[in-house]
Amino acid sequence: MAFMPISELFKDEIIGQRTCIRGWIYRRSVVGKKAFIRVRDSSGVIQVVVDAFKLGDKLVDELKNIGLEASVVTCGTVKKSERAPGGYEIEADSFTIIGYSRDFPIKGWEGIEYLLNNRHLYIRSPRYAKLFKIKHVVLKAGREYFINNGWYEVTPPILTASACEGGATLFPIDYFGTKAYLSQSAQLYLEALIYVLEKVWSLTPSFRAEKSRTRRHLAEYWHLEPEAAWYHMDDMMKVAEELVSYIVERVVEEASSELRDLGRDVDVLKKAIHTPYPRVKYDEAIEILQKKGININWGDDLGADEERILTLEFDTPIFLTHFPKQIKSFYMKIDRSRPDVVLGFDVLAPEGYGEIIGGGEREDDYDTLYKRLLEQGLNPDEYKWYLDLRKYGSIPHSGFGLGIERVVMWIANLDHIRETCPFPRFRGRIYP
Ligand code: NSS
Repeated sequence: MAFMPISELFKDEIIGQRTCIRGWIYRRSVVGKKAFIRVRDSSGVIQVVVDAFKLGDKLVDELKNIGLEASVVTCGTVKKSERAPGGYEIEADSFTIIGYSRDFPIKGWEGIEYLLNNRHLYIRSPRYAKLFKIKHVVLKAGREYFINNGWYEVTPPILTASACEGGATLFPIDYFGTKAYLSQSAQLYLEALIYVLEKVWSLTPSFRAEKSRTRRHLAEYWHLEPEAAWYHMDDMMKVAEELVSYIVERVVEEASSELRDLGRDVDVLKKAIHTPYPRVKYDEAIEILQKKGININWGDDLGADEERILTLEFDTPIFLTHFPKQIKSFYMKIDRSRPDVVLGFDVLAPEGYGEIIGGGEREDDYDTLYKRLLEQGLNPDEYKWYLDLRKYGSIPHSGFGLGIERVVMWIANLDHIRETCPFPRFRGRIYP
């Protein structure tokens, strides 16, 4: 007999049929001669009733003390049951324990540190199956968008010699006796690859040695980055909103029950499918914030709090553009009509979530880029190869980076980014 995914059993057509499932014991209780065993697999949880009259006292006695997470194979008839969670249960005619589980260390809410120390086991909670399915759809949709629209996937290095996003968050490593770093972003390498393939993208881990622990920063995250030749900032902003809209649409389509189970208001989320997203210039953002009584001046960077306040004004993602050049990276193109700002954009997710994308047009003039490196205290010698790209057939080009976990955090309506990762990496945590 074939094994059925548990989620397929919650249907009236199945009532009365004999079926077999396999999975792990999620909850159990024994009342008199009957054991009520909730079995979970990757798709869901169902109650299995083991009756001593049918399967013997010995088995039911054993099930009284069976460890949570023991693995089992069981067959029986599917019945409707008012008292069973989900409304259906299996009346077992066979029940076999495959792998015993002694003293499973997670019994309830044991505190965040304890659960993080036992993350390898805690992720078995059905909540994580739902979250990781949502993340799966986000990753799949991100890839699909670029594949469907004629972009080439490329493989930039992760071991790098210099910073893309500033020295403060670099992870140094020993590279055969010389100092190297884990990549913060594939961008600089993607900029070289557009001279080969014109429209490229990559999905890689990025690393940031974030010194402070916040609800939206990880030390290791998945970074989806496109870069395209001949694209100006506006062209790339269209790509960004189409991508975000497509990801939301796919998740709503393919994981709406998971979203609802996690408490996400899907109707609010659906608003993000509608493009174009509002465009707000940094100047306007500062005005909006000042009018709200926030103490912020032109030239200040927006922190998580300011982003939250700003996004509460809108119910779709928004673009924030034209930042003062001193708060943005060296590679951003100076706006030639207004040289104190750069042609950069962020996408801020609504409902207070804030930045999910950072990108813009790249400085394509050799001398201006050289000056910008010096201005930011960087050594142009370390960026020789990157400067070379401006020497041999330079072109206008743009790109951006989307943080996968930031997007999942927003879409699933989570209050902490670490929930989006099976094994989150942040300061003070490397085990398990
Ligand atoms: O620093 S970014 O804003 N921009 C870049 O790295 C560009 N070099 C990308 C590019 O143009 N190709 O990071 C991009 C996004 C940002 O909007 C977040 O969504 C995410 O990467 N990000 C993070 N996610 C989780 N944890 C941390 N620490 C983090 N830092 C950035």
